[in-house]
Amino acid sequence: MPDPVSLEVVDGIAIVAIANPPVNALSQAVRAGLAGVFAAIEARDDVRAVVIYGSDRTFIAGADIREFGKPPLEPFLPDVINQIEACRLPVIASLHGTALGGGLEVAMGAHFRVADPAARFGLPEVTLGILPGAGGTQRLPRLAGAEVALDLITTGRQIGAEEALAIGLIDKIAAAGDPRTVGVAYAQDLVRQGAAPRRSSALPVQAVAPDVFEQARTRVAQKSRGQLAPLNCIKAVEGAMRLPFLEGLANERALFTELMGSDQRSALIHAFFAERQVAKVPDIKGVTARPIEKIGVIGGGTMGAGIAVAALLSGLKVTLIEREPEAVARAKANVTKTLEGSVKRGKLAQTKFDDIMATTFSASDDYSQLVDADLVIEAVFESMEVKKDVFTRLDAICKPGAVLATNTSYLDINEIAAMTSRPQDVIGLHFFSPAHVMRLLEIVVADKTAPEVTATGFELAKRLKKVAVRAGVCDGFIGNRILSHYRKAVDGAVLAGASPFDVDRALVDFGLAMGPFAVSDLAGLDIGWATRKRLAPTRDPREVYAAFSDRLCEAGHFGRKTGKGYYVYKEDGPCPNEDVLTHVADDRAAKGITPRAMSDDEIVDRYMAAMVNEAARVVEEGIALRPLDVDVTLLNGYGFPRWRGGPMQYADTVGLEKILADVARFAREDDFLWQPAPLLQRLVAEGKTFGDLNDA
Ligand code: 3H9
Repeated sequence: MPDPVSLEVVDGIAIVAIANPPVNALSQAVRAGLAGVFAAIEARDDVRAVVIYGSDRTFIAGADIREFGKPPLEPFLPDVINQIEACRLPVIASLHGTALGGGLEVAMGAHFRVADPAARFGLPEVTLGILPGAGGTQRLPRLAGAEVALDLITTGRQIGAEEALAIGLIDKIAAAGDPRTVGVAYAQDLVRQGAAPRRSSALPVQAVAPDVFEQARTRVAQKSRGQLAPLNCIKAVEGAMRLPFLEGLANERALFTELMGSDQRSALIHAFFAERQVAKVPDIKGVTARPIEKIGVIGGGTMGAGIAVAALLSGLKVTLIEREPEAVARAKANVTKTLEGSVKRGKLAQTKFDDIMATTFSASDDYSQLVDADLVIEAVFESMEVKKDVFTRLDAICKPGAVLATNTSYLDINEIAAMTSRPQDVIGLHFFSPAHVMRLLEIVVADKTAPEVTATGFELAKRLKKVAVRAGVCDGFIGNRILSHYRKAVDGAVLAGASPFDVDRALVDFGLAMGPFAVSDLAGLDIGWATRKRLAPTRDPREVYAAFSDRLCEAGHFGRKTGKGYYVYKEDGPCPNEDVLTHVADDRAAKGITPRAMSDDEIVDRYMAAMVNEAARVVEEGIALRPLDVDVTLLNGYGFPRWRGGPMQYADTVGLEKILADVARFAREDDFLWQPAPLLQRLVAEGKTFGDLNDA
């Protein structure tokens, strides 16, 4: 391995280059390299200023997070940054790409900062369950004030060069150019001006209103419920206000170390790597995707319109097909309204909107508009007959090589593909609603799907900025199949004695964005009802079928859209629908169940054991490639708390023996639902974890 940090002296300017691809992370070798070159610079008498820059596409993206969880290796980053800051010569950081986390901390340890106009800055440590632990919580309040520091450090939000200049984080935005030339030119200017080192740590900390920290705590309590890192971030910035720099640094270190040892840190870093790992799919390694510029979307309801918007926002040409002129007009209005919302929220420029409406978006009731489409996504009513009809028509019209995708949530894609003369071009692209917002895309590979069609699905996902997970064909694929199982478990908890409102509260306390009954109301109770009816003929007679939800549907209560479901939706917010308790009581009575008290812990244990047990089957059957694919699915499509890392990471954290023991415990009440997954049993017997399968 070549030395990742190099030193060159040109006309009195020491140029320190960091080359540690892909993102110049601060590995031990980089830290040691920086310490070495700064010691060498101090010993020279021919140097008048120092420039640090990152080679290739970026400055430094932060600490090397692959080293986390392993024994720490010297030199430690805070010491290296203190050494840089202590340099007797002016030190200039020349920033391009992203300066994140420890990278931005290095830049704040430098005395001057010059940036490319497109550079981005941030302290995203909180999103990894830690805090800026190399002086960031101490130097940023000194440079930009405590309020700005609290905002950036507790949210991890990234900012651009203009904002960075306005808050005092950087000194100058240079004309776009390579960071070495930009840095050297600025250093020469500073030398000419006789600039001396200007250390962030020596700056005074401006006083702030006393309630600033309380307000930050309230904000964090609302937005980051259950998370430790944001609270420690606040404590660290508070330390900067009341302690001298070195003591503030020690306080930051203690708070950082506490977080490094937490399960939340392991979970969040697992989520970070898992989201990158899902794109590594062995059967498409080295396979070239087909080019995609024009797509067709069949169906302009909520889902179809959302898919169209996602594609339009990423610059694709979209033709939306509906059945008749009125439906075309409605679909067009749906898309226009959503795009106008993006303009209002500042997410889309008016000129871009005008351009989309004039040139890249069209809607029609004529399938022949799709003759030149590179990819068509069907998002019509969830019925096999309707979908088969659509695919027969697409097969007749689309050009050879066009990818034909279905957005079905449950149906058998092999059966849909069989309707065409080209099953190799058929794939599932399962979006989540609203499709222009939700990050998850399940790419469902059918038996005959060609590898380049799968690769095209992943390329499309990248273009739409989605997290794509490869799934196999089964009822519900990865996410909905697991969902239908844990839904049965929570229905079982209600039959046993909990109320749906107890279940929702316990699971929201556990960290879910919404409880499962509130989610059903949001999705529409008619959706689950239709699925239950579809599966009724094949339902095993041993299944304990919870019927209370059917009673709501029969009365026309489908959740939010009808104003009533498990909750009643009033102007001042939802409140529990007391009728539900009667339906539940009737259902229990019909089944001869005497309700019993159930603790919140038991509710969570049931929910998690059901989720993990079914997920183990999904992995064993190859529906999900690895446990991490399940985690990414549940994190990005089902509101699972990121700081718990996903169900499989959670299971590894609490121990697979506990999950298996819970399955056995609940089987005493319902031994049909609670059958242990063979993979779970095997891993427990072998003393292994799901993580071991990810690494295999
Ligand atoms: C920190 O700094 C702590 C300090 O305060 C205190 C220390 C004492 N380390 O995302 P991409 C890999 S915490 C190791 O696909 P992009 C990534 O896994 C850190 N590896 O590219 C992937 O590998 P592979 C604070 C890293 O262009 C490859 O690089 N910093 C790291 O879409 C390309 O990544 C952060 O949290 C890393 N720090 O996005 C920043 N970062 O090819 C985290 C990336 O094998 N990083 N990799 O799959 C990011 O946000 C994005 O990666 C970035 C590039 C925006 C930089």
